[in-house]
Amino acid sequence: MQDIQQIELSGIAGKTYAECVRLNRPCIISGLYDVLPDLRLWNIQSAKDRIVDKELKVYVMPKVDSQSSLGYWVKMKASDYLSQLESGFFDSSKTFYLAMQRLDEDLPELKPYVLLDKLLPENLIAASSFWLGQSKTIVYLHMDPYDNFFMQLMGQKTFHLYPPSDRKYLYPCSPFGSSPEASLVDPLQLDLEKFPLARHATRIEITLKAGDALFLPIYWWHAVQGGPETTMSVNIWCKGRTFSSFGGAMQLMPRGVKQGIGSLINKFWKKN
Ligand SMILES: O=C(O)CCC(=O)C(=O)O
Repeated sequence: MQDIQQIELSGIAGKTYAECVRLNRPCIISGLYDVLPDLRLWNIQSAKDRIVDKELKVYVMPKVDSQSSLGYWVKMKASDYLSQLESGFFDSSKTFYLAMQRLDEDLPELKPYVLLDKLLPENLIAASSFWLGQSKTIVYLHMDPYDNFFMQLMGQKTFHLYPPSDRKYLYPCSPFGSSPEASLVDPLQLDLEKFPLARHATRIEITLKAGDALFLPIYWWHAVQGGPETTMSVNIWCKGRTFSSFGGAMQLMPRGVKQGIGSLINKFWKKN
C-alpha cells in the first residue's frame, strides 16, 4: 500500500476518528476486533440465516466498457439473490450488486453484529450501509459529502482515490445537474485523449482484504472495484466537516440547497 498511514483502533470511541480528521488523508485502520468481534460471521450462509425472507433492492450494472451506461435498481427476494450469488447469476451480461443497504432501515437484522459505537459515538454517525456483491463490481468515480469508514468483511476491494484538490483534473459533472458528485473520468480505463487533464491527477490505489478498514476523508474522489470473488463490506458515513474543502462544498452545494428547499416545501405541504 503506497503512502498510506496505518492507525490502530483506539479503545475510546471517537478517538480514532479525531486522529483521522487530524491527518485528513486516507488511512488504514487496524485492530478492528472491537467493532467486528467475529469476522467469520460474515459469509453467505450467515447472511441467508439472517435476511433470507427479505425483499431487497439490488443494483444492476450493465457489463460494458463505459461508465456512461447507467445502472438501475430491481426488487429481488434475498433468497434468490443469495442463491444466485452462490451458483452464478442467470444473466451473465450484467453485474448484480446488493449495494448501499442502510443498516437502520433496510437490514436492521445485521446491525447487532457490527458494533459501530466502538468506533464512533452515535451522534457522529450519519448512516451505515451494507454491501454484498458478485465478483468484479464497479462503482465509478465519485465523492461523498461525508467522511467514510469502510470495512471489508469478505473478499477484496480496490479503491482508486484522488484528493479533493484534483477536482480540476477530473471532469466532475455539473454542480447544477442531477449527479454533481460524479466524475466523467474512469480510472480503470483512463482515456487521456478525451480527458487530457486527468494525467495531472494523483491517484492512490489501495486494496482492502477481509478485516481491513479504510478511512476515506470527505470529498475524496473514489472508484471502487470488487475483486475476483464475492465481496461483503460495511461502511459508516460520519456527520459534519461540510466546509473542510471549499471545492467539494461548492460542487455539492446547489443540490443541497435544492434538497433543503424541497424538504421545506414537503413539510409545509403536509402541514396544510
Ligand atoms: O463498495 C463499493 O462498491 C462502493 C463504496 C463507496 O462508493 C462508498 O463507500 O462511498
